[in-house]
Order: sequence, then structure tokens, then C-alpha cells
Amino acid sequence: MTGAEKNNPQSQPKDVAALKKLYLDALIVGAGFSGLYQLHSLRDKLGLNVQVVEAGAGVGGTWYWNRYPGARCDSESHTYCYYFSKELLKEWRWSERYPGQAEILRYLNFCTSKLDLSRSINFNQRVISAIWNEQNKRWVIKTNAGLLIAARYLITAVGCLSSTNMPNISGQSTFKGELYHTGQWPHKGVDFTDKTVVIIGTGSTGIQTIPIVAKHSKHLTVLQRTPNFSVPARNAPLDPSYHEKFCDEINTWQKKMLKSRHGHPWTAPPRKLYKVAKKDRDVILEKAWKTGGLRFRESFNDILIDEQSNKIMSDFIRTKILDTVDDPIIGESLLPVDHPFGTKRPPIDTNYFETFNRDNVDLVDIKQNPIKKFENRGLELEDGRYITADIVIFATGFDAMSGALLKMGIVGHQSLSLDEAWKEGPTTFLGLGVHKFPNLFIITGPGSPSVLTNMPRAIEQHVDWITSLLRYCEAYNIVTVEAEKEAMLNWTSHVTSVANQTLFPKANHSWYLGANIPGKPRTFMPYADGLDKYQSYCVLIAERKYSGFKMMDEKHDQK
Ligand code: N01
Repeated sequence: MTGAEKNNPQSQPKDVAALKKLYLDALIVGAGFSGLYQLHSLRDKLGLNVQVVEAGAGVGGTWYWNRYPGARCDSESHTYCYYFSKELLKEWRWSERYPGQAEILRYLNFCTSKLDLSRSINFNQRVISAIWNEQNKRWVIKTNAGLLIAARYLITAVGCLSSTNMPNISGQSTFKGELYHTGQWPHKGVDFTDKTVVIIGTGSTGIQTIPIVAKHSKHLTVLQRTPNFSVPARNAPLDPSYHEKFCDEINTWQKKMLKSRHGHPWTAPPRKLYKVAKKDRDVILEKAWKTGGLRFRESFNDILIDEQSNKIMSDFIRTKILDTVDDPIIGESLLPVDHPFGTKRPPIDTNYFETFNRDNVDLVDIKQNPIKKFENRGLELEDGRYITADIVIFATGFDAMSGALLKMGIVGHQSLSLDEAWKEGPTTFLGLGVHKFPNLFIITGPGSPSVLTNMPRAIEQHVDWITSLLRYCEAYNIVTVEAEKEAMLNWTSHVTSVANQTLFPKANHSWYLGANIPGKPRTFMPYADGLDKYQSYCVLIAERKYSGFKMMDEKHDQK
């Protein structure tokens, strides 16, 4: 046991930068939704000596970095927050149906301050290596700003979409204008007044930012490689009475979210789209379109499993796009045809397709005519066309789910690096643990429902589960916990087989598959059988005394 480390005032320095070394029970990497709650759970519920290292200068994770114009969550406000504390839920009042970036960041700062978390967070510290020391049974972690940490447990809370994908386009250094990635947006903002802007990418991010940039710039050219589906968000301010009603119904909301596949407080009615008569389904689809948001897809329950039903819904959206865009040629160019609706993460928007009716917006198909290189004042396309730009914005997404983990230089038992272990794609047990990486726990890792859910629900489930596991380890003097190889391989093939029973693999270029990153192994990373079923597995594993995890005590006896 680590009595010397536990509750030792010397190991909770006030001025971390001056001391440079930390001896901890647990280190958490990342101060977003997951890191903050994990810190609270381990420090305040379990009494462990725990700290967080965070690359940013403040808390917030995704919402600290993604400050691009229009950044907003697609989960509805009263669901996109912590449910572990009714006090927090009742005290914080959301202002709109969907929370915007600035409001979410304020919310996370509010929680940080209410729970007094900042004193345990080391900001501006990016992990550059994390190496398992077999002799001492410790992780030894180094950061870019000179912290050296020894910790019994290492918990990654680095987010699924935090490692930005910056395409390598030649001549980038010759470009004299401003260049940004939406995922690393400058805190002081960007002034678009009288500027000529190019945006590359039409995923959820591009679709959110394009209408705002179009409104504030002189001219915007959208470089589209693949047209995307999008459903109107129908965002609106919330009536103040909404919050009072919500406070009376918190338990009901929570139950609904935890019982659902995706962690939202609704479930699709048990009806198959292709079986409903055309006139009836048109009425249902129109009504769902007016409601907007992610609820649209849930108007039927077979959209992600039945091609015929999916085609009907996809056609419905394509018709809406053609109806919205004035110029039929542009409308045609915006039609998504390469994947079934919902098999890539479906964006929701405010005036996205309407934006292409503006005189100051152009759409260029860069699949037909790819970008050749940057020039001093813009971009040249393969056919020689030159697009002038004062500002180029990359809305090109992320090396999702595994990217941030692989950048941390994690090396486990017998000097096995995580890179090497995952060279053919991520393998995990429950998304939480990896064989040969003892005492490493991944929050919302590959193999967990994570990005297919309303994230705070998946995060709270993971944090609670990890916290219970560590409570068990502390109670039974367990020194190491490691996913067993067989359990990990069985789980990983279960993740693949579940995905193969859906339409998800039909989206060839989706980041769910890692297909957006050149050279990345293609494996469907999130767990597609639903948060509800996933939770039941996790409960079962815990009830079976964490079967699938090998546990060793101080005497190296297996428990
Ligand atoms: O990234 P993406 P994102 N040359 O990967 C294009 C979450 N999110 O940041 O489709 C040219 O989806 C790429 O083209 P293609 C949400 O989970 C949530 O938009 O690969 N183009 C695509 O158009 C989301 O799914 C919210 O052909 C290139 C775009 O860039 C996830 O974040 C809001 C290119 C990337 O789309 C990621 O969304 C925002 C290249 N080399 C984000 N490389 C909400 O909650 C890529 N592209 C609402």
C-alpha cells in the first residue's frame, strides 16, 4: 500500500511548477468533462492523492479548444451536463435548446469552482511520455513543461476528438494569409470583416461554421470533398419556466437517458420506416424535420440497420436540400450520395444549405478538382484554378478516438508501446483497459459507446465504473489490474461484429472507421450496440469481481 503517498501533504504541492516532481496515487490526463468528474470522484469520494495534467491553460477539453464561430453541441442542454449532482443540475440554468461553446465552457468552469477542482489541476502540461515501471509498479509520466510524475494509476481523459487532422498540402509555408484549424481556434477570435475566406471541410464543424463565416466575411469559398447530410437543429432560447419543470423531473430524464441506446432522453418508437405507408411516413418525417436535431433520425427505429428504410430517409433529406438551395446545379453538388444517412456522424445545422443562396458564397468540388498547393495569396487547384484567400480555415476534423492516446508516448509492460500494440487498430477490453498496460484506464476509449452517445452519459458511466474498480483495488490491496488478452480480443471482435450488423461500415470515409486519416488502420472503433447494453456488460463484469481483468496483490499473488 502507499501510505507514504496517500494523503501526504508534501505530495500535494501548492506550486507544482517549482517542485517539478509529483508522487501520486493517480494521474488523470485531461480536464474536460471526463477528467473533471474523475478528479472529483477519486479525490473527494475515494480520498486518493490525485492530480490532473492538462495541455490547455484552462478546463473544458473539447470546449476549451473548439472556439470556432458557430461551435455548439448537438445534445440538448439539459442532457449535456453532469447528473451526479442534483445541486449542480439545479443551480446551472441553460439559455438555449442546444448549448453553445462559450456557455458549455462557462458551465465547466462553474462546476470546477463549485467542486474546488483547480487546485488539483496542472495547466499547460502536455504529456510527452508515460512509461510503466514494472519494478515499482508505477507509471512514470513526463510533460512538455518539465513535470515528472510517478503514479500508481494512469487515467486518460483526453477526449475522442482532440487530435486535429491537418492535411498536408504543399506550399503551406508560402501562404501569406491567416491559417486556422477549427479545433485549435485562437482565443482572441478572428475578424472576418472585408476578408476573403476559404473553408475546407463539410463535416459537423464546417456545417456549423460556414453560415456564420459567410455572414461576416466579404466572400467565402467552401471547398467540399464529400457532400454531407444535415438536419436543421431548430435551436431556440429556452423559456425560463423550462428549467423549473426540468428540476421536478430530473430522475425521469436520467432514467430515460440511461435506458436508451444513445444516452438521449428519448427512444425511437418501435416502427420500421419501410413498413409504413408513404402518406403516413411523409407526415411523420415532416413532423420530425420540424422538430429537428438528432431526434429526426429517431422517428423510426431501423434507420441504422435497414438499407431500404435508410434510403427513404436519405431521399427525404436530399429532397429538402434541393428544395432549399435556389440554384439546382449547386443543390445537386450538395447532395450526399456516398453513404447512408447516419452512418457518418449526422450534423445538425442552422441555415447551412440556405447559405449557398448567398451572393458572397461559392461551392467548389475538390473531389473532382483537388487542391494542388498553397500559393502566396490563396490556393491553386489541379485544373489551374486559383482561389484567393486572406484566411484559410481547415474544418478537416480529427484523428479520432485513438489519435490523442497514441500521441502520449504510452509504453506498457515489457516495453510494449501503445503504437505497437495498436498497429492493426485499437484493441481494448470494454474500451477501458488494454492487455500489457497495467493500471491504465481509458475514459470513452475505442471499444466503448462514447461518440455514438450523448457524451456526458457515457463519461459518467465510465468514471463511476473506474472509481468502483479502484475502490475495490484499494480495499483488497490490489497492486496491478490488467485486461486479460483473451477478454480483450473477444471484446474487440464483439465490437466489430456488432458494427457489422448495422449500416455503419457502409460509410467508407468515416472517422468512426479511422478512414479519414491516411495510413490509419481501418477498424470500427466505437461500440455500436448501445449504451444501455454496454452498461449491463460493465455491471456484470464488476459483479463477477472484474472478470477479464487480472489483479495482483503486493505479494504478486493473483486475486
Ligand atoms: O470533422 P469530420 P468535423 N482535403 O471528420 C474534410 C463532432 N462535432 O470536425 O468527408 C479536403 O466529420 C472531410 O471530407 P471527407 C462530431 O462528432 C460535434 O466536422 O473526408 N477535405 C470532411 O468534410 C463530428 O462528427 C459537433 O471527404 C478534407 C471534413 O473535412 C466530429 O466532431 C460539432 C480533408 C471533416 O469532417 C468531427 O467533425 C462539431 C482533406 N485532406 C463537431 N481531410 C456538435 O456537437 C478531411 N476533409 C454539433
